[in-house]
Amino acid sequence: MLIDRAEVVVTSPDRNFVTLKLTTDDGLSGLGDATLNGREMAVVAYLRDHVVPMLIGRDAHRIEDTWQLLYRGAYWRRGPVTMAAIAAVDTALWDIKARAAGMPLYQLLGGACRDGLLAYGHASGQDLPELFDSIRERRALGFRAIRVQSGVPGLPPVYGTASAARDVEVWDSRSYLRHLPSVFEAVRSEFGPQLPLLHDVHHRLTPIQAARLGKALEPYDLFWLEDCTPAENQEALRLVRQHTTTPLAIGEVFNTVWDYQQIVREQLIDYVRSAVTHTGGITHLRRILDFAAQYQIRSGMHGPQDVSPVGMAAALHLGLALHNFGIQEYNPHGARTDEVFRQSFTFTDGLLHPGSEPGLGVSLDVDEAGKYPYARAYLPVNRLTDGTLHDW
Ligand code: GCO
Ligand code: MG
Repeated sequence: MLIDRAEVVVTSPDRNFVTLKLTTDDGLSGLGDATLNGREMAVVAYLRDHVVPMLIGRDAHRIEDTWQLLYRGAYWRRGPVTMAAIAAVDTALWDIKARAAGMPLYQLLGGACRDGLLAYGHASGQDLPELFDSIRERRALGFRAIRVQSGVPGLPPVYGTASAARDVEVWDSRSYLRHLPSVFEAVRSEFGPQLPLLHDVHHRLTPIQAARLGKALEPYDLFWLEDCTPAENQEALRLVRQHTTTPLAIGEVFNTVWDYQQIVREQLIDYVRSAVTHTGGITHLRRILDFAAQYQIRSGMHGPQDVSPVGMAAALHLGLALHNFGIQEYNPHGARTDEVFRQSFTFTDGLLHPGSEPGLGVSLDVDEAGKYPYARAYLPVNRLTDGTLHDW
């Protein structure tokens, strides 16, 4: 079964998505997500100019060897562009293999370890009444775990709040640190002790500030505190860990197992945030999560809207088959996106399931995709109140 055709499809139904479609000489095809938010066309060029020519004529069954060829064979290792491109090839080959076997992909990864995947949804508000409404709305949709983001008095809307869609945000860590514990206190007294609550700091604090926040939030029993410091400084987590038992989640911007080496071995985190899409595909993320499992660290895969339905489906198949699954972030896509990508995964009573169709269970309607050309878009940036560029 040889790879006969490789198409890179760029479409922007509700936002930009990059999808690799591989087709074999016996007519089977597979999909892989290669979407890198705000830098989409760099991955498109990497795939079209450098990767696709290497794939034509290769045995579609040799997933591991192809992974090694694209990783080691390039000499220049790691990095988000390279690893998103490798992820797309890897995912598409797993999709093909599972379709050839006539099985949903999770069967090839070892079979189901659970009935469904606990998902968390996003709630946010500028103030408490707005936040409470948003939590109630997520709960009505079935979510059993909720990420809570809040506006900060004195600042314009900040990351994670619905009205924050702007090119430049404004940030002040002191105001945030003062305000956030009172938000969780109010949410706990309104919604009780049982509901799992999460929060994303989005890389904005120094290690000592993060330590203080983790400690201040302990009474509210968070499921996790995410990206409390910029993730590339792995050592910073030691200081945070010394001061707090609030569980920590890190890694949505990581792309290889090497990024996790120290924080996993030293048990500085509790959840691995990597997505299949950004971390070299199913093959490599599985490797990271097997390493993490030795330390009772679990998965908490990134599932923003900029991971396409193909990337989401890949996450669900892997999550169902992993023993150390923790939780899955789930941000439903818009109606136009769901028309372009027909999906078979389900969300019932707060649990996701990848479905029972062969392969990933997602098909791409290329004609529908063609209606929505690429639209250049950037992520926002974040500035301190004096104008200094800060982490977004
Ligand atoms: C999350 C993330 C996202 C990212 C986005 C960047 O936890 O869901 O932090 O909101 O900011 O995916 O492309
Ligand atoms: Mg995040």
